[in-house]
Amino acid sequence: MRDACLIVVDAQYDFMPGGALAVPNGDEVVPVINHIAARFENVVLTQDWHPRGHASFASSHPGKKPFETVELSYGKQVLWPDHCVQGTRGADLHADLALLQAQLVIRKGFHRDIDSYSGFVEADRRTSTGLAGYLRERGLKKVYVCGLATDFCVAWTALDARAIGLETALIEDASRAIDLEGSLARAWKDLEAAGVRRVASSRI
Ligand code: VGL
Ligand code: ZN
Repeated sequence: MRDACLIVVDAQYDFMPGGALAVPNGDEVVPVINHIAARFENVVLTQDWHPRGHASFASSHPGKKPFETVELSYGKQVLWPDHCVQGTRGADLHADLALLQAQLVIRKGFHRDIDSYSGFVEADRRTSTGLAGYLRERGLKKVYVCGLATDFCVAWTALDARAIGLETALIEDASRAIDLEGSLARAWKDLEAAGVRRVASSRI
């Protein structure tokens, strides 16, 4: 596909079984992503890339535990176990990803005080990653989003793609969810309301 881009979100060891923030069956997305990637000339990856002591880590908030929430300057933040710390193996992209044609890796969440689920705009909803400009300059008007986790980084990336007018699909079986207190159902409701298409990898 010439005018479409595959966006592979956070396919990193810390989100795989055994990782610091393991997504159930997260490793199952890797062969599915490799299979569909063959159809795309344009592939972008995102990489969660936090400094030690990041504001999204429960360990940075005395008395708080993972999966509790806290108010940060930009609003409510879910607190996570330390994960995807810059330079650690957990932050590495899965070695079995076969995406030689991918030309861009967007690192996100590297400002100590701002999280970033989305590959486009950080959680303060102001700081841009540059991905929108990249897609625009490349003439890519259609995106297929997949990876980890469906209900956080994949959903936010797909919603932001729609918000800038891109035709957007989320590849359901090339993604897996954390599903924290109904977050997956909520994400699908928001995605459908925004006009993000829900597709199966077999239809690509
Ligand atoms: C993610 C929680 C924290 C994700 C990243 O990739 O969905 N979730 N950081
Ligand atoms: Zn993170």
